[in-house]
Amino acid sequence: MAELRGALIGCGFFAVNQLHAWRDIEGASIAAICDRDPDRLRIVGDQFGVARRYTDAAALFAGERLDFVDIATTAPSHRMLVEMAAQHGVPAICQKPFAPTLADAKAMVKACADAGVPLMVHENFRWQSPIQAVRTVLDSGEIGPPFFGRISFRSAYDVFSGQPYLATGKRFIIEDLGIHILDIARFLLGDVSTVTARTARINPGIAGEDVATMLMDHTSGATSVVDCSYASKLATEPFPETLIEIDGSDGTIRLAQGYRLTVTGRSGTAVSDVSPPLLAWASRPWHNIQESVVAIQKHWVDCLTNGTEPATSGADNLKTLALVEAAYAGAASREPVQLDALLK
Ligand code: NAD
Ligand code: 89V
Repeated sequence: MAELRGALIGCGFFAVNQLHAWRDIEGASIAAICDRDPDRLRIVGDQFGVARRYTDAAALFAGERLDFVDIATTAPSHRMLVEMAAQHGVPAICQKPFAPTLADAKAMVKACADAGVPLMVHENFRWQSPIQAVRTVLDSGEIGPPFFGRISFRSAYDVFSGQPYLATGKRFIIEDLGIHILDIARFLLGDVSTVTARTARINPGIAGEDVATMLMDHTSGATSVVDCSYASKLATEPFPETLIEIDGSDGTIRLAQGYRLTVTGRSGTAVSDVSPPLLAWASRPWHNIQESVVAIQKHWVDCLTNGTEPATSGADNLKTLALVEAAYAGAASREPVQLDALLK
């Protein structure tokens, strides 16, 4: 089968990982790139040997025959670029956060559905191998139906040097990082009916919140706590590990710092090392995230090839983005927020 011909829009900090990953994946390649910043376009084009370069996305769509587009810009441009892809009948991957508002995201899902083009959100954390390992244990039935989960990301890693825009937005940790952790909670424990949330800003040098705690009721009956912090100085910095505790009727799962997975269940207790591999182009501590980029992009190629719906389709991601909106609304009102009303 012919290789899928893709283009990437947005050649910034994170796109470099996506371009490395495309080189590792059979069945697709990046034939053209676009960035409105000519310096980024030149640096990244030269690094990855991509000759076809555009500073304007409209010119890219007009000038290229594409099987898909990979949108790696920040959220304010996502709706405009996804709608442009839909108008040109080009399947699209869109980075997280999917959109600045749930209304934008719903319009993007509708535009792609109306045009009949696949849409996947690059929600890669659930594709990390340690998270997939937890899902595999749940699927095995070893711990029985889960009734409690804690999904936790606590760190003091300096994310602002690589992504300075994170320090300036009114919203920070829930929108940027919590979105991944909320998605993992959905991935492991299912959809959510109610969210109660509290936030705080500990770092006085940033505009948004850097601590968030969310209590969630899942439609399965399980309860979970999702807690995130970029203000937690620990003896050994865990970035970017997500730590997980899940209790089921027949046992427990613990994913502890250092990628140590302990499962106590029907067959007794087993401890394993679920460290992600260090890919040739990856660097610690980002290797966990970098490996998940390869996994999600491979999934996209499989979905386009087989005509199947991506696990983190635009429609699926509305439920994760709704959790973000619910958490901000709940933190402001200090009242529980129902998800039903947001998803109508
Ligand atoms: P960045 O600012 O470094 O890069 C964005 C690039 O997009 C810039 O070079 C900018 O010039 C370009 N751009 C913006 N609007 C454009 C437009 N309309 N047309 C062409 N080019 C345009 O940002 P980043 O840190 O690389 O983040 C990009 C996205 O990736 C964000 O949404 C961020 O949340 C996400 N991200 C995801 C992960 C993850 O693990 N999934 C990690 C980091 C960042
Ligand atoms: O994944 C992300 O979106 C990144 C980081 C891990 C630093 O939060 O912004």
